[in-house]
Amino acid sequence: MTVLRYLTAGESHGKALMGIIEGIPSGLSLSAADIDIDLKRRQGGHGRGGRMKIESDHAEILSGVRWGKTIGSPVALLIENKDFVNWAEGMSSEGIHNGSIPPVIRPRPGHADLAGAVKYTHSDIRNVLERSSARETAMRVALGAVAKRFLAEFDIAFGSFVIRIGGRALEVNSHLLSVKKLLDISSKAEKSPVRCPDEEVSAKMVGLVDKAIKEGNSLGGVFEVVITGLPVGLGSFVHWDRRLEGRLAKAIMSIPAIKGVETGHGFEMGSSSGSEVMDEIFYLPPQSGAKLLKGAGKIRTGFIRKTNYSGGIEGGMTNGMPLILRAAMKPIPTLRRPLRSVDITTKKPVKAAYERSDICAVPAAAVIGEAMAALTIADAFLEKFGGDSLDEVRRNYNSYVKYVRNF
Ligand code: EPS
Repeated sequence: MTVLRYLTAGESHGKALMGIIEGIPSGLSLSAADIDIDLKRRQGGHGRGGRMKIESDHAEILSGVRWGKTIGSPVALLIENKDFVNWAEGMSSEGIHNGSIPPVIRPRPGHADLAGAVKYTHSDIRNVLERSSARETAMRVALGAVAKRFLAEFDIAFGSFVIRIGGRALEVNSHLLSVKKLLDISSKAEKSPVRCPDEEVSAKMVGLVDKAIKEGNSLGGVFEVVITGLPVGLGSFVHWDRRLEGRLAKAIMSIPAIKGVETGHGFEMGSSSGSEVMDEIFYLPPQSGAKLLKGAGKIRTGFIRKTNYSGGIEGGMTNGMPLILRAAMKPIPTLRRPLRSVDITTKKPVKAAYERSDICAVPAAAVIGEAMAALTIADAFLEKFGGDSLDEVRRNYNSYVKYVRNF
């Protein structure tokens, strides 16, 4: 099911993060600056740890782009880890180590440490935590920025905001909002230190994070990703692995610390009756130029909705309404006041290891959510309109637009 394929490599304190994305058509304008905007957004957010003061992530384009345009070959990216200079010996790929660097032997509850050590037969948990660290998501964001650049050619836009940090939540009701309002909220969130569009709630969230910092604790939360401008018909109902909701859920759940995903009105729909949460269908000729009732996509049939409880997906396909995704992130498992654990060598009770870490990374996770959604949507988009060059994709897309408007 993957027209667009991508891989990442790299350890948190290794030399660099690497990524390859294959399937991006030729002729797309792409620069490192396009990617660096999102890398910067990922680095932000109140509650980030000391590492973000060391790094200023930048993607170097190593292949697939010539004179500012993709040429159809795999796009390879590299993000240097500035912190590597402090780990040159500890993370060296050369030689046999003389034992001067002590192994990590106290697994952190909630992290990949214990299961990873058992699974890969490691007596030094560093061999697990280096790759399981959320540092790897920097490359996913870079690859996602390439996907976004491609989708922007077709007026598909991405936004995200934080609606909960710990006990503090903001009610947004995205299923009742227009495209314009959703994009407004997303751009307001850009100015908040916790990516929350409401100033008052944002300040309270900052207060909660400060309290967690003082207490040596950590916090999770919930973020929302919105995608506008999608054509009707991405994904399919015909087979389980072609359903877009499943593909998005897999992509979002693969982000470290994400424990739950919802689309549209999500879990709330389980406690409503059918008449309350189905998005009723109306007709307004697309050629009429009349103002849309609610935010339908640019490419639409004349069939419109006044609500978006389904979150832009029905039967595993986009329906032309804004796509709404929500994800819950658990609190960061690395705590300055560590929890109880067991030494993997002596089997004696100990306090878990403390690695420098974030206190709250929900704002960053929202940006990563956008990236994973963008990679999934770009894949589904290329499946439908696929071509080797941007011109070819555009021809296919334009002919579909014409068809859809007359449906
Ligand atoms: C991160 C880099 C990491 C962590 C964080 C995310 O760097 P370091 O280990 O050097 O501090 O700060 O990862 C985690 C919180 C985690 O639990 O894995 C980054 O670039 O986002």
